Amino acid sequence: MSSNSPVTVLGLGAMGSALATAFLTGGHPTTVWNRTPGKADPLLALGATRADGVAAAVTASDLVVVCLLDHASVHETLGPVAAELSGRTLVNLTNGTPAQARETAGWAAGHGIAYVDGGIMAVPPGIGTDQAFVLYSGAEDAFAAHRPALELLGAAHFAGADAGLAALYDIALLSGMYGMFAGVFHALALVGTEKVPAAEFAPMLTGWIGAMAAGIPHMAAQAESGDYTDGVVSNAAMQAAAFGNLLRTAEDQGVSGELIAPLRPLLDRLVAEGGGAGDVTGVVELLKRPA
Ligand code: FVH
Repeated sequence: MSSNSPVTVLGLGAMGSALATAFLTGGHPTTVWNRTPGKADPLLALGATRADGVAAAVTASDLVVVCLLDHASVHETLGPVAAELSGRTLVNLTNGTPAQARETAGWAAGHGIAYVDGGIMAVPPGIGTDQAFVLYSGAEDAFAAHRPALELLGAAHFAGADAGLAALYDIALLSGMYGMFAGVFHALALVGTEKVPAAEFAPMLTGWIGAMAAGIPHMAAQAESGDYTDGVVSNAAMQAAAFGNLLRTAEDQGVSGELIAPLRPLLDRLVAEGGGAGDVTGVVELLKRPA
């Protein structure tokens, strides 16, 4: 595909508008469609073409990028235009589960549509910057053909031919983010009970989380090998004992412990099952076989 190959973007919410802007800025003739047509107006000023309907939008380009609210809205929008999509490449950047991605891939295969599922790891203002990356999986040839255009959105990572893989990586990364948010929310609530100055606390929390995140590659290696005894510096038994102080302090300060409390029984179970001398990363094994 040449650098000026046409692209269609379906869905002009905050993210779809950012995607269309990146294609336009990169020189691609860009056709746009949105359920609420007025959202296309700022993109028309950048040179986009507004399609009157989904069918007209889809037939304008070989590469069709869809970024809607959810799986249901994707099927609602694309179901009626399956015939028009046949022979084209559909890149679905709507957030969804691996099972939903595989289901859509099956639907696409049944209509002769080359299907690539994707997960965007950026917020809308980050699209097209060095911070953005996008995960893809599914039809590899179609992905490779359109890779130059897709690289305009952020660094493109192809996870594999299984359409569900991009969503699996995406959801795993988001799970890590929300786990981190949970800890941050709890920490901010805790220090807020004593009016600790945010300007003093925020840099400490940022530095601390960054320092702990540096251990992720070691944790990942342990999770892959299933051996949690290598290079242990802070054993699980010690951490399980200390964790009670987190919950006691929350109670003493009048803060709900509901975001951090779920880790307590897992730490206790890890120790009870003989993992006390190993790393707390052993919790990974417990999560893989729910009690
Ligand atoms: N924004 C973000 O930070 C994240 C970053 C990572 C990826 N997510 C996912 O991207 C999808 C779109 O998110 P968004 O930020 O663009 O969301 P909204 O601004 O709320 O726009 C939603 C668009 O979906 C359209 N839509 C909703 N329901 C339907 C439907 N039944 N039929 C057709 N279109 C529908 C909506 O249209 P309208 O309300 O303007 O008419 C918007 O175009 C999402 O999966 C994120 O999880 C974003």
